[in-house]
Amino acid sequence: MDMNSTKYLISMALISIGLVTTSCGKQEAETTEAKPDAAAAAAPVAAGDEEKVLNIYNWSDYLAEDTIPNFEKETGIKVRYDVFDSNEILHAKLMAKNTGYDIVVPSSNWAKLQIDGGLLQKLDKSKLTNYGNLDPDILAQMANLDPGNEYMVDWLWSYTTVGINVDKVKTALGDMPMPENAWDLVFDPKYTSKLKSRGITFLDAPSEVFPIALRYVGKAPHSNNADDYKVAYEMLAKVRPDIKKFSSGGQIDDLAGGNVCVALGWAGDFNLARNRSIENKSPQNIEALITSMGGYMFMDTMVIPADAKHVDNAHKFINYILRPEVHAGLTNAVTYANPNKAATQFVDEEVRNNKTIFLPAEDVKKLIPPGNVDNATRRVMTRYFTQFKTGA
Ligand code: N2P
Repeated sequence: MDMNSTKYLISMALISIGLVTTSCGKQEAETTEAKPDAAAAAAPVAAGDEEKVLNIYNWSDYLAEDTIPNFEKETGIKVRYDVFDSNEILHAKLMAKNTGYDIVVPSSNWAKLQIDGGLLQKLDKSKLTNYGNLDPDILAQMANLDPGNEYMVDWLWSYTTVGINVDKVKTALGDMPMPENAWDLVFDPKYTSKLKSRGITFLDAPSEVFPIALRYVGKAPHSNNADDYKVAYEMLAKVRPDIKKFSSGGQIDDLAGGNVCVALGWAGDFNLARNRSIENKSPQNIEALITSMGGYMFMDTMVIPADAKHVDNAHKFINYILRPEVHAGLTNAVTYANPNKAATQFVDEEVRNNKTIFLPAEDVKKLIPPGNVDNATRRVMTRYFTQFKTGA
């Protein structure tokens, strides 16, 4: 596969995004919440220096085992690392201010909203000596969201798609062949009614489900027309009785443990579930599917909140992640693609050649690019998602 042309196409897909500042409702956080400032009390402060503490808030299952310990050993900086499972949760925290975090990792379209809302601060690139490792094509096109690349550094990227337990789906479908468009497995009652006995799970966030549902019903994925959301909702309502669970952070374990057979979720997590299942010598054969309709692309970016207290340490951490071996280590551990050109040589061959991680160019072209909707539409989307979940 050609990773450079893949990255170029990703960049191209990001060009045409229309972004509008928005806000969103607070949701229940699924997180290993800890008090970030608790770490500060324990750490010594050298005279004239920033205290040796760094508070990070990132997605769950998005880290190599040695990423944080190696950084702590090398710098003496104590890291407090908390996790979340949706952009909505992170955004609500940032909107409430005083998060106590020094680095957070929103998807690029959400980070754009946070820049516009004055919630983030600019990077000091003079402190990021490894910045040149980033793919210039990706940087150039990310500048459409973040002019001059002043705020965001990509952590990893992937896309929302359909994941399956191959054997369980085959058994559940019986004589019925797999659909041409794999999204039918989660959106068409003809399939969901057969698959429900073995478990269907959806991501638990309106902004993850609606762009795809809208495209499935023939509407624009980032539509600002409330009527379009009604059409998508009506489609979703028909499969609601067949859905077992709404979970974002739980899909890896649910798939690897054989508790569900189909998921609307993140390709990286499906590959991770596959690896976990192999490591555990479990019989679950998990696959991330490339659908004919395309999935929803996301680029998760490291940004620094406007009120962060350990800004220098935050830059040290970002610069550390940008080392080729460290960035490649993330990709190898969690099976998500990275934006680091210099890291490619350190990515395990099996991961590098996995076409559901580093998508072929023609599949990248099909992805829905990250985007936002206006405030009123965001409320409509959230209301329909709640209705969908509660089955009202
Ligand atoms: C979690 C990674 C999720 C990224 N394992 C979704 N933006």
